[in-house]
Formats: sequence, structure tokens, C-alpha cells
Amino acid sequence: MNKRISMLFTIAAVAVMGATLFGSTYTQTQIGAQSLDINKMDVDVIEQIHQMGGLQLVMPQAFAETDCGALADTGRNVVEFNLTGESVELPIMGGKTYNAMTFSGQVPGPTLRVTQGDVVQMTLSIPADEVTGHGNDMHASQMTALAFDSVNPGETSQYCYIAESAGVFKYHCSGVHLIGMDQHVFSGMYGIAIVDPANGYKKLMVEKTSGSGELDRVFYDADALEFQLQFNQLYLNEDGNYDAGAMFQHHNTATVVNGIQFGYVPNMAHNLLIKGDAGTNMFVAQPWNGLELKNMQSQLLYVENDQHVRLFIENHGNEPVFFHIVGEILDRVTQGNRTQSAATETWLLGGSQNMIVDLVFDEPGAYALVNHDYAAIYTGALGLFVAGDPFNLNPVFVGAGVIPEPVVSYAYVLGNPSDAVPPMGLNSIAHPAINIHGLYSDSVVSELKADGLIPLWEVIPVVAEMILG
Ligand SMILES: [Cu+2]
Repeated sequence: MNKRISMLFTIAAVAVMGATLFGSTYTQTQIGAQSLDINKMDVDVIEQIHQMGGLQLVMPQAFAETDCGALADTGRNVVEFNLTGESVELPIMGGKTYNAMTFSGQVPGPTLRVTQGDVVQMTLSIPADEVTGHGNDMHASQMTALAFDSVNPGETSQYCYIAESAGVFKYHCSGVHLIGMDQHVFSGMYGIAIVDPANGYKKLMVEKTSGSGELDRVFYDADALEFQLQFNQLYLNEDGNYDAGAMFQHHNTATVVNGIQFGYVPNMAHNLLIKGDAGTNMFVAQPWNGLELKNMQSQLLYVENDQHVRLFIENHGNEPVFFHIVGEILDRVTQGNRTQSAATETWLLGGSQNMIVDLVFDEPGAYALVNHDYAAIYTGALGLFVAGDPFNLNPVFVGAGVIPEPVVSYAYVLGNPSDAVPPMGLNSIAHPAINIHGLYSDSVVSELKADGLIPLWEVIPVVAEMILG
């Protein structure tokens, strides 16, 4: 049945149902001479809907598929976003693994980045050998929720929408016809879509005092070095399977940032460079500490001093996130494309809520990003930004010939972790280098390596050799 005809049938079915519902008064008092056999109509309507495959199957076709063709013809920029739904086993802290569900073999799923007004063509494919169906509920869209319904193994679904609103938006698996949605999301099926404002981002204004205390304003260009931080929880039993009972009681097993507990803390290479001994931890929590952990080995987030830094933050979890950076003030908080606060210490994100934080790290140092809920801090929601050269490593790197001259950020030597770096968009400053870090399947790691990202587990021994002679 073609789309136009099926849509007409839908309209006809609704009209007939309306006549049936109002029939007892309308048909008999107003058009008594043509009164209908209501009992007979009921049977016809149900039979008609049944023949069409049910209303649920007709409506997505009428809205989603038709729109893909129509939107592309408007001349707008069309961005394709292709995802697969895949169950894989992924590591968790303590040398164990858990049974993860992923978008495209990684947790969180790939980040979509578009500009306000773009058309997004979202395609979700489920491999034939996948154990369950999956769907994709895209918070950046405004369309019938029926489009987000699950896709069976071996099948593909597609919908299109216009990214009308700027900001950060969650996307997540919708389970199998909504059943198991919690399991799929907490097993890893979540990600973000960043929609850049059509006219770009605003300059950042920071109030400062100077001289003997006069109030001054410093303006930073809209271009910024950007990171993405996605908060969530894991609810697991001993076998690494999702524990719904624990979720209902809000008893999480772990708190994760970009899928990993304590993913952005020092590792043995940092111990060696800063403490002179790979085995002496320089930080209280270093669980992902060893080259054999490859892309799972913890990494640090490097920024320059006096640089405009922009953070895209989403709370995918069941618990609030009290976002705070120890030793820093959040210079600007934006939600949607409206400024919510400036020069604030902490900002609260409820479940499925997001923000953009703009800030500048004035002094060299290590700054801890946390969910300032102590239960979250101690179960994994803790990472470190390192600004400038607080450990005086430039002479070490230059002396060993690792770099020709001092650098303004360790990112120029070691790169920033790939899972914390969003795709480039309007007003993005390119990261000096990016290393392979994240909760990835082996095939994702191979792809990133082929794309030229740095496998630090191969590079660090070479750098260490250069430094130690
Ligand atoms: Cu799913």
C-alpha cells in the first residue's frame, strides 16, 4: 500500500471512529432518516484497522518516512547519523567485565554535532545476530514518539527531523517497544547530540578585579577548546548483568563519566613523569593504572591557562549531578541557548538534563571535576583537568628531545582522551592531539587507530625511554 493511500485510510478510519463514538446522539437526532447500524460499524472499523496493520504501524510511515524526502528537498544541510545497536562485553573497574549494550560499539554512543536548522537523517540498524531489538529516542527532535519505536534484529529504521533548538540533547535506546528501556540505557545505550546555535556561540565575559581592586571585564573570543562529559550510573549484579532491583532502589554499583569510573585520573606514566616512579601513585584514586589496559588506561584532561574552555555536559542517570570543579568557578552556564548563570560554584542537573559550561583556568594546576554528591565522588564521578605546566615537565620533555620547545599544555605531548573530545563544530578550537581512550569495542579501537589517533600504550614506552635514556 503506498503512503498516500495508507494515510487516507488512516484519516478515513478516524472519521468512521468519530461517527461511531458520536453515533448515538448525532446520527439519530440529526440524520435520523439515514441512521447507521452502529454494531455493524464497529466490526467494520476494527476489521479495517486490522487490515491496515494497526494504527501504530500506519502513523510512523505517514510522518517519518514522508518527512525524510520532504525535508531533504528544502535545500537545508542534511546530516546523516548512522547508528547500530550492538551488545558487547566491556570492562569495568576491578578487572571485571559487564554485559553492555551499545550504540555502534562504544559507551557513550557517538556524538552527533549539527548546526541549528540542519536536517538530521537518523538511521538505526540492528545486526541480524544481535540478541534483542533496539530503538533510538532523540531528545533533539520534535516528532511523534512512535518514530522512536524499536527495530528488530536484521532490520533498519530511519527518521528525519530539523534540529530547531540549540543546545545539548540526550539520545537513548527506547528498549523493545519501551520494555527494558531502563536496562538498555543503563547498560550503555546513551549519547548526546550537540546543536550549535545558528549564529555561533557568544564571547565569554569574565569579571575580574585589577590594580587596587577596580572591577574589570575580560572578554574571550567565542572559539573554545571543547570537552564532553556524560554522567550516568551502572546497576549490576555479580555476573555483570543489569540489576533492575538495584535501580528501583537507587542503589547504583558505580557512577560513571563517559561510561567509566575515575576515567580521567593519573596513570603510571604520570607517576613516572611527576613522581619519578611508575609505581608511586600521585593521586588518591588511580584504578585504571597500567599500559596493559590500553584504551582503558586513565588519562588526564589538558587545557591551557587563560584559554576559553567549553564543556558539553549531560546527566543520563537516575541521580542528580551537582557539577563542580574543585578550585574553579563556572564562568558561564548555558542551557538551551540561554545563559542561566555566571560565576557560579556548582550547577545542578536533574535526570536527562544538560548544560554548557564556559570557563577559563587562570592558574597552572590540577582541578578536579566532580559530581559534588559524596556518594558519586567515591563511586567514580571524579576526574582531573590539568592546566598549563603545574608539574614543571617542560624542561624534562625538552631536555629529552620529546618536544623542541616548551608547550602551553601537556596535550601537545600526550593528547586529550578521545571519549572526552566532541566533534568539531562552530567556534571549536582543534585539540593539539587526541589519544585513544574510552569504553570501546576492539573494532572501534582499530578504527580510531586507522584514523590517526594516538595509541598511548604504544607511545608512552618510547617517550619513557627517551626521558630515562
Ligand atoms: Cu536497546
